[in-house]
Amino acid sequence: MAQQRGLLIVVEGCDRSGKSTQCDNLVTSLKQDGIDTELVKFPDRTTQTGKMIDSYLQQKSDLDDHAIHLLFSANRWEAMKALSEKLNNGTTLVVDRYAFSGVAFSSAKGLDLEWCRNPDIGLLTPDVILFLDLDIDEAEKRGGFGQERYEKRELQIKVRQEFMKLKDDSWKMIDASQSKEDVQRDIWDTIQSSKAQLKDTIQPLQFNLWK
Ligand code: Z5A
Ligand code: MG
Repeated sequence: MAQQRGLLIVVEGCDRSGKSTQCDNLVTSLKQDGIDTELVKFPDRTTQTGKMIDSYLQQKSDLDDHAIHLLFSANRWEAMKALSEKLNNGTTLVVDRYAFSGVAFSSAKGLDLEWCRNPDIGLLTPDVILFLDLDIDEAEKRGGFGQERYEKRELQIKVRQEFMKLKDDSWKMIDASQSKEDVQRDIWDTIQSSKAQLKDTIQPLQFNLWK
C-alpha cells in the first residue's frame, strides 16, 4: 500500500503572537506522537533571496515595495520542490508563516491585494491553516517591538486587517492571548480534529493555492 503523504500545516498570525514558539512545540509534540515532522520557516533567510530579504528587514538595504514582495514569493517558490518531495515521502511540515503573511504585509503597505496574491498563485495548498490571533496591545506587552522594518504599531494594525480579508472558513482561529500552555493545547486539539476529518480523504499533493 502506498505510504500516506505528510500534512502541510501552516501557522500564521499577528506579530508576537507566538508562532515560532508554537511551531517548535507542535513539531515536538507530533514527533512524540510518532509522526515524522519537520519545521519550515518563511522567509528562509539562508538562501540567496533570503539574504536579500534579511538585509531589507534589518534595514541594511532598501528595495521597492513590489520588488521585496516578489522576493518573498520567490523565497517560497524556490523551496517548493524540496518541500513537496518531503511531503510525498511522508514527512509532515509545520510552516512558520506562508503566502498569507506575504500578501498581508505588502497590502498593508499599500500595494493592491490582488496584485500581491498573483506571484503566490499555484504554491502548495496547505492542509491546515492555523491563525494565532492577538490584539496589538497584548502583543506590545510581550516586550514591545524590535528593530526590524515592519515592527511598528500602525503597520501591525493594518496587517491584521489584511489577514482578515484573506481568511476563509477553513482557517482555524486560535486565541493567542492565553498562556503558552493553553495555546499549545488548543493547537494540539485543533490538529487532532483536523487529522480526524482528513483521514481517508487526504488528496494527493496539490499546487493550487488561490487557484
Ligand atoms: N514577511 C513579509 O513581509 N512577507 C512574507 O512573505 C513573509 C514575512 C513570509 C519577518 O518574519 C518579517 O517578514 C515579518 C513579516 C515579514 N515582519 N514583521 N513584523 P519573522 O517570522 O522572522 O518574524 P519573527 O521575528 O519570527 O517574529 P514574530 O512573528 O513577531 O513572532 P512570533 O514568532 O509570532 O512569536 P514568538 O517569537 O514565538 O514569541 C514572541 C515573544 O512572545 C517571545 O518572547 C515569547 O516568549 C513570547 N510569547 C509567546 N507566546 C506567549 C504567550 N502565550 N504568552 C506570553 N508570551 C508569549
Ligand atoms: Mg516568529
